[in-house]
Amino acid sequence: MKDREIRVGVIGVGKIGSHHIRNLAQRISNTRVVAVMDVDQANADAIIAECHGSKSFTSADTLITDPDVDAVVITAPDQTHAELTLACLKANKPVLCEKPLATNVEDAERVFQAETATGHRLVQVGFMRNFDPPHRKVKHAITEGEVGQPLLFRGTHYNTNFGYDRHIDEVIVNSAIHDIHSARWLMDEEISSVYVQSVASDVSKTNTCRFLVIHLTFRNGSLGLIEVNSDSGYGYEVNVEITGELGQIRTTTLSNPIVRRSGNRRQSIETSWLARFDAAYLSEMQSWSQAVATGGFGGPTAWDGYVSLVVANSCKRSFQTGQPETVPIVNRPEFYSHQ
Ligand code: ISE
Repeated sequence: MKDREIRVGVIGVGKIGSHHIRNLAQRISNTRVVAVMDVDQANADAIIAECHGSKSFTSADTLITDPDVDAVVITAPDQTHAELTLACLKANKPVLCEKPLATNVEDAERVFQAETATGHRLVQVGFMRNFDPPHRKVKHAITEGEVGQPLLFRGTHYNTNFGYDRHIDEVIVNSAIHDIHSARWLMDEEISSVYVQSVASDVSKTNTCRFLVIHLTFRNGSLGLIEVNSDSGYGYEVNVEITGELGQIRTTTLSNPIVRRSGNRRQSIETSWLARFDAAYLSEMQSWSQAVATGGFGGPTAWDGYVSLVVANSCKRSFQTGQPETVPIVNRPEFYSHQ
C-alpha cells in the first residue's frame, strides 16, 4: 500500500533547515515540502525553487495554520522553538522540532503539558542520534546485555570552529544537550547530579566555553562523562562508549577509507555534523513522516526534550557555583510511558 502523502511546512532555512528540506523533497517518497518560512525571505525563495509547488511564507503562524500544511518541521533559532511548537499543538499538527525543545525548563514544561492536554502525541524532538546507525548498534548491544550492567557512559562531542567565542549557556543548551540525551537514552536511567568543569575560549571572557566536561551520576549509581569541544582543530567527531560489568562497547564512526601512502596511514574525518549524521537525519525524517502518515509516534518525545533541559539547567548552575549540583527529580507522566 502506498503511504499517505504528507504535506510539510518548514520554518527556518539555515543549515539544518535546508538539509531537512532536501531530504523531505528529494529522498523521502511520501513527503512534499509545500511551505517554507524564513525571516529572510530570500532564503526561503532560494530553496523553494528546489521543491516543486512549494509556497514561501513570511509568517510562521500563517504557515502553521495553513490548511494545506499537514505537519511542521521547526528549524528556526533555538529561542523560537517552544513558542512555535506550542502554536503547532494549538493547530493540532504533528511537529518535528529541532533540539533543544526550548532554551529553558519552564518553556519546555509548557510544551509537554500542552501536548499532554491534547491527549495524543504530536511532538518529536530532533535528537537524531537515536537514528544514527552506530549509536543504534551500541543501544542494541546494551539492550541485549552484551556488556552487562552499564557502569560508565562516555560521550565525546568534538565540533569544528563556530567562528565566535561561544557562551557557556549555548555550549550546554545547543551542543551538550545532545550528549545529555544520549546518556539518558543509552544508560536507560535518569541523571541525578552533574558537575561541570570548563576551559574558557579566552581567559578574559569568563562566560565563554571552549572545552566543557560534565561529570554525571545516574540515579542507580552509575557514572558518566561528557566532553564537548567547541573547536577540535581537526574536524567533527562524535562518539559514545559504554563500560559495563562484562565489557565495553564504543562507536566507530569514521566513514572514509584508510589510505596508506609514502610512509603514512591516513583517514580523513568529516568536517560538519551534516556529513557525519547524514544517515541519521534521513532515517529520523523517514521515521517521522511514517509516524505522521500512520498516526503512530516514535522517537524522542517532548518529555525527553524537557528532561534534557532540566539536566542542562543543573549544568548551568554547576558552572556558576563550581560545585556538583543535584538534578531535580521529575517523574515521567503516564502519557509518556510508552516510548
Ligand atoms: C548543532 O546545533 C547540532 O545540533 C550539532 O549536532 C552539534 O554537534 C553542534 O554542537 C550544535 O551546535
